[in-house]
Amino acid sequence: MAANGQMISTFCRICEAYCGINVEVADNRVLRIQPDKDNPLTWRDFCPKGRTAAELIDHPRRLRVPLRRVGDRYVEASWDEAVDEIADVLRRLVDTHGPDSIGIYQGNPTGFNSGAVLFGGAFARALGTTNVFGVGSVDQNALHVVCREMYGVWLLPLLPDVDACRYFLLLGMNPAHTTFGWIGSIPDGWKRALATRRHGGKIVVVDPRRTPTAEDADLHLAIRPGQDWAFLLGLVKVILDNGWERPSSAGVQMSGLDELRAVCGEVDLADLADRCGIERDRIITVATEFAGAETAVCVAHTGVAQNITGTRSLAEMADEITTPGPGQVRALILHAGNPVISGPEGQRLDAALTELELLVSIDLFQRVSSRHADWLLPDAHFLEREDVLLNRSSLEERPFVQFGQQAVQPPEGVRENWEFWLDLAIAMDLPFMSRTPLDAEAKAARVRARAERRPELGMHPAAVQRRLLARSPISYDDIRAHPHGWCYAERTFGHFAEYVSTPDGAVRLAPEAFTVELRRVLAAAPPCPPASHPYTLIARRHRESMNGWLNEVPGLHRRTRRNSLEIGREDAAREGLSDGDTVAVVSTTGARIELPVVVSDALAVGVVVSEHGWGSGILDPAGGGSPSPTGPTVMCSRPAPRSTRCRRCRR
Ligand SMILES: Nc1nc2c(c(=O)[nH]1)N[C@H]1C(S)=C(S)[C@@H](COP(=O)(O)OP(=O)(O)OC[C@H]3O[C@@H](n4cnc5c(=O)[nH]c(N)nc54)[C@H](O)[C@@H]3O)O[C@H]1N2
Ligand SMILES: Nc1nc2c(c(=O)[nH]1)N[C@H]1C(S)=C(S)[C@@H](COP(=O)(O)OP(=O)(O)OC[C@H]3O[C@@H](n4cnc5c(=O)[nH]c(N)nc54)[C@H](O)[C@@H]3O)O[C@H]1N2
Ligand code: SF4
Ligand SMILES: [Mo]
Repeated sequence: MAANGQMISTFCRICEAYCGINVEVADNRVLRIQPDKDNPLTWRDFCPKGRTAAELIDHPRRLRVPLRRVGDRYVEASWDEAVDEIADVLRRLVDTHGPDSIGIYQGNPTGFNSGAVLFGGAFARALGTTNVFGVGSVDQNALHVVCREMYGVWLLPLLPDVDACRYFLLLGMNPAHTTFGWIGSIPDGWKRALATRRHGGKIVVVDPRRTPTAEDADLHLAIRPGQDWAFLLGLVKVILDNGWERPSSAGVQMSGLDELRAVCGEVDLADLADRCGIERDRIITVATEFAGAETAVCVAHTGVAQNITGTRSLAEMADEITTPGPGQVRALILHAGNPVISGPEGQRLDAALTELELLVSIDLFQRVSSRHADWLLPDAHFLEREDVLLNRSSLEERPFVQFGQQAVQPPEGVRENWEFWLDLAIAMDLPFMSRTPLDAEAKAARVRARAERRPELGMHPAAVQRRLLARSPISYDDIRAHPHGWCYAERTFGHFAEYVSTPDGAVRLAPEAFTVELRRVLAAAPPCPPASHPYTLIARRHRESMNGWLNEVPGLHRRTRRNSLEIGREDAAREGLSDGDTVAVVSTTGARIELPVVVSDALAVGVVVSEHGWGSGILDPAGGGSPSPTGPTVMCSRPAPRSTRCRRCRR
C-alpha cells in the first residue's frame, strides 16, 4: 500500500513492450505511475509514455458520451440510440448489398485490448464481411507473406536469443527508441544486445539514417532505402559461393537450396553493391563475420517491411469504398486507428470516406480520420480496463501472461468497445460467438447488465477467456493470482521444426513467388528517383510519441514539438538550405507539406526524413474549436487531408 493511495499492479498497453507498472490511485484518480519492479519480465523498458499515460484520461477533448452528427455539428446521444441507428443502417446495407458492404478498420491499439480482439473479431465473423482492414496490413503484411511462403503458416514469430547471440545484423529498426519489439517482444532487448559486447558480441545496424541505435552499434551501414533485398542477397551469395552454409542442428528440413544457389549464380556482387549503396568489400566482410560467428541473428523490422518492396493492402481501402459493384464498402467502422494519417495515400482515403453512407469511429478522441464520422463513440482507456492478452505468451521470449488490472473506473457515459460490439450483434440478430443468434437468456442477461451497470452479468470477455482456457494447463484464476505477471513455464529451445507447416515439413529456401519477383527486379535497371522528385523520404519515430498519437500530451512534451524535414549536409548546401528554413515537400502522388529544415550529418545523399504519424491533432467535436496543434504548425506527413472539404458536412 502506498502512502497516499492504493497501488494497482498492471501493465502498460501503449506499445509492444507491455511494461509492468504500478499505478497509485485515490478517489478514482491516478496519482502516479511507476515501473513495477516485481514484474518478472518487462518493467525495464518503462518510458515517459507509460509514466504520463493517465494524462489522456482527463484530456479536455476526450469523448465522454456518444456523439451523433447533425448537419455540421455533433450532438450527444444515448448508447441505445447509437446502437439502434447504426444497426438499422447496417441491416439495410447487408440486406441490399450483402455483408461485404460493411468495412471494419482495426488500428494498432486494438491489439492491446482483449475485449476488442475477442468481441470485435467475433462481430466481424458474425457479420461475414471480408472487408476487414487492419493496421497489420501496413506494418507486418510482408512478414506474413514470408511466413506463409517459407514455413507454410501465416505467422511464425522467431525471437532472437539475444543474450547468447554474438553477431547482430539489424535492419530497419531503431530499438534504442522503440524497444526491441515489433510483432514479438524482447524485454530490455537493446541493452541486453549491447551487453553481449562484453563477451565478444558485435552489432551491425543497416539503416539509411544514422539513428541513435546506429550510433551505439559497432558498424552502421547506410543502405539505400528499399534496397535491403540486394544487400541480403549479396550476403547469401558470398556464403553459398564459399560453402559456408551450415546444416541446421535442430532437425529442421530445408528445400530449395539448389534453386537458391542457381539464383545466386546469376547475380553479380558488384551490381548488388551498386543497388544497395553498400560497398562490395563491406558485403563480403559482413558475410564472412556472420557466417563465422559462433551465434548470429539477422532481424529486419518495419523499415524493411514497409519500404517500396513491402505489401500494403490498406492501400486498397479507398478503392474498396469508391469502386461501384459487388463488395463495395458503403459503411465503415474505424476502431482505434487513424488510417488517413498512418496509411498510404491519406488524401485519397480522406476523400473516399466522404462517400460512405455511414462512418462510425470508436476512439478516445475525434481524429483526422474521423472528421467526417456520423457517430463518434467513446472507449475506455487502458487504465480503465481489465485485459488478459492470451496470444502474448507466444510472442514473448518466455511463456508469460499477465492479468491487466483495471486501475480506475471510466467516466459515466463511456462503455468499453466490446459492449458496443455485443449490443450491435444483438440488435442485428447476428450469430455472435457461434450462437445462432444469441438466445433469449443471453439477451436478457445483457439487458440486466446494462441496467445495473454491471457488464460482468452478461456475456463478458473474461467469461469467454475462462472457456478458452478450460482445457489449458493454466486457468484464468491462476493468471489473476499473479498481479505482477506470471512466467508460467521455463524457456525451452529446439521447437522450430514442429511448427513448420509446409506439405513436406521443410522450410522453403527459395519459394517460387520470391524467385520470380527477384528475377524480375534484377532484370530491370536499379530504380532511380525522377529528376522532378530527386529525394527519397523515409519516416522516423519519436521516443515520446506512439505512432500518430501522444504528440499532444503536455507532460510528455514539455516544449511544443514540431515535425521537421531532416536533410543531409551535402544536399542542404546544394539546395541552399539552413536550419530553420521552411521547405515545401512535394511527393509524386501530389501530396504537399511545409516543414522546417534540420540539417543533419546522419543522412546519406538523396535521403530525407520526417516523422511518421504527424498531424493527427485532436479535433473538438463538442466545442467546435480548431484541432489541437501538435506543434506550432499542424501538418500531416501524408497528403494534407484538411485541405479537402467534405462534400457532406462542408468542413
Ligand atoms: N517510442 C515509440 N515506440 C514505438 C512506436 C512509436 O511510435 N514510438 N511504435 C511501435 C510500433 S507500432 C512498432 S511497429 C515498432 C516499430 O519499431 P521499429 O521497427 O524499430 O521502427 P522505427 O523506429 O520506425 O525504425 C525503422 C527504421 O527503419 C529505417 N528505414 C527506413 N527505410 C528503410 C529501408 O529501406 N531499409 C532499412 N534497412 N531501413 C529503413 C528508418 O530510418 C528507421 O530508423 O515500434 C513500436 N514502439
Ligand atoms: N510512413 C509510415 N507510415 C506508417 C509507419 C511508418 O513507420 N512510416 N508505421 C506503421 C505502423 S508500424 C503502425 S502500427 C501504424 C499505426 O496506424 P494506426 O493504428 O492507424 O494509427 P495510430 O496513430 O496508432 O492511431 C491510434 C488511434 O487509437 C486511439 N486510441 C488509443 N488508445 C485507444 C483505446 O484504448 N481505445 C480506442 N478506441 N482508441 C484508442 C488513438 O487516439 C488514435 O486515434 O502506422 C503505420 N504507418
Ligand atoms: S509505452 Fe513505454 S512504458 Fe508503455 S509499454 Fe511501451 S516502453 Fe513500456
Ligand atoms: Mo506497428
